[in-house]
Amino acid sequence: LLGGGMLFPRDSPTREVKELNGLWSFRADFSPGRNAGFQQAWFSGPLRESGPVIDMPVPASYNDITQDARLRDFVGWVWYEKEVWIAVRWLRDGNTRIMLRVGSAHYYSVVWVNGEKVGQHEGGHLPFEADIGAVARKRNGTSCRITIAVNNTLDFHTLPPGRVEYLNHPKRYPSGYFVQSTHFDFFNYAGIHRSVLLYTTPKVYIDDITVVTNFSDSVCGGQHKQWPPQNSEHQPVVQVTAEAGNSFLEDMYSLPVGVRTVQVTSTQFLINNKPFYFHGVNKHEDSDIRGKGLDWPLIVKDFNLLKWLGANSFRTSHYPYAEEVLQMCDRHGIVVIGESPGVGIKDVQSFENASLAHHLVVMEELVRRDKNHPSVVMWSVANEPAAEMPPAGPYIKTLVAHTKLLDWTRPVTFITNSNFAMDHGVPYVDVVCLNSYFSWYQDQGHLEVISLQLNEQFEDWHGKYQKPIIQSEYGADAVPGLHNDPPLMFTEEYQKAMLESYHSTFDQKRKKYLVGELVWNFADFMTGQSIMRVAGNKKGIFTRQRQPKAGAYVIRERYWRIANETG
Ligand code: BDP
Repeated sequence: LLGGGMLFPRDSPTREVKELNGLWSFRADFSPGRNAGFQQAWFSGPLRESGPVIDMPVPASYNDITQDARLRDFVGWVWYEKEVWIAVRWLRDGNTRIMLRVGSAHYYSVVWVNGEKVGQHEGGHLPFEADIGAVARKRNGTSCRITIAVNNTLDFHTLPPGRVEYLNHPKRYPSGYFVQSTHFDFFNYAGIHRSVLLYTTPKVYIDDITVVTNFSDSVCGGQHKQWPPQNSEHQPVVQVTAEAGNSFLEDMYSLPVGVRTVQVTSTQFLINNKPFYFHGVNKHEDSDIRGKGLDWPLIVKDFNLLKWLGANSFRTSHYPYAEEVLQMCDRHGIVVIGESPGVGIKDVQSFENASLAHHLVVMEELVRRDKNHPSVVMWSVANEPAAEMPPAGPYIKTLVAHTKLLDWTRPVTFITNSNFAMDHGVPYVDVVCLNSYFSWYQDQGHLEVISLQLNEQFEDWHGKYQKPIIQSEYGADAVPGLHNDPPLMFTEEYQKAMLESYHSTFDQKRKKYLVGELVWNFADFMTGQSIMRVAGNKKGIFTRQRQPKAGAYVIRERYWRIANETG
């Protein structure tokens, strides 16, 4: 069903990896139709000969790199180019496959090598690759010009969906004026967001590996071989080799693994047969300057903050995160709910077959990439789709069933914020995941309603479905440094008080069927511009620069207490 592997590129005695990160030449296509690059074939010669180019770092979103407002809010094709050398030993050895891999580029990409098209890919958060051996060998001994065109336009059938609207009113709007609108609450950062690599495999190679684990206590000798590892340096590794008849080593791939099981009952989420309580966060891939670009200092800082908080889990809201992040989770024992980019599915057109077909492909790409991570314990197929619309029922049913076919070892869910009487999707999930913002989007400023309304929410949903529940989002904006006592909305005091009010109800339900709480959000993050957002969403318990607000200390005290209680 998965049709070919997407193993993370790793060195081995039979494989080499070469990173192509750093500065690339870059040009945004500002032409009115945004298609000058294709009409003038910018891929056919050096990009600088097509017109002015600038330096652009890879990986990074391009939006916040320059002082040009047009580039910050750009919608359309941008062009990246890099000239690279390919080792002659790779080119001369007929037994070597030369692969070009892009970790992610948002949203639609076309790739050329020396002007020849080698591939294209739809989707901004998952890797794609192309075998470039034949093209590279045509110009044996000379450098290779890699061109990647990336288009961030979102329409009803992309994932996430969006909509482009042209506004023709010569007295009010300049000619060609259009807006890209979306129904999701984060900035549509674009560009090459993760590493670009060349890697080799032999011609006979290990294409894919699927690891499914189970244990019996006697075999495992108690718990010490189970995931999570007691020490991040002690993650077991499976070494897979492909050998020819004469035991000649054809290929070798080392895959870090973890032995663990996951099960769900009507009231519990079990990891290794023990009840697991998610005390964690929702995150974004988001930071100053880099946007959504992969950045090791940021990744390691975030893990240190997760440990500081005592968090044991997070959800990859609202799209698949970099593989490097999941590898950190595997090593450090952080449990993950792996979410697809199915966010903002609100318009009826986005439930049509063309959307569903693409969403199914995205689930295949996601499971194919992440199936071997022990940290990933559940798939989320979508966040807050318009689940009260009738077409949401068959749409979610098909998505969940398909994901279970791809991976029978993990529960599947989607995140809902719809009214429990109207929701068409929750009948198909294993765990009910609820987002609610009592005293924020409704009953603004009235913290006293939280305990009643939250209690009603839990009793309604569990009463109806008899499934375990995760509070998958709750939170309040807090502008760092803004204070008022008694608490007023947008102050640190209000965020703190709101979190505390939720927590007292969580504690009552925790002993029953509540299996997790994930605060919205780990850190402040950038959004589109609107009167609802003050230079981004401020619901972080950390600032965008990863400094704690008052709410972070509330969460820290609570999570360490729960961690100590649950061992
Ligand atoms: C939820 C969304 C999340 C938003 C959050 C908010 O799932 O993406 O950022 O609300 O409004 O509805 O802060």
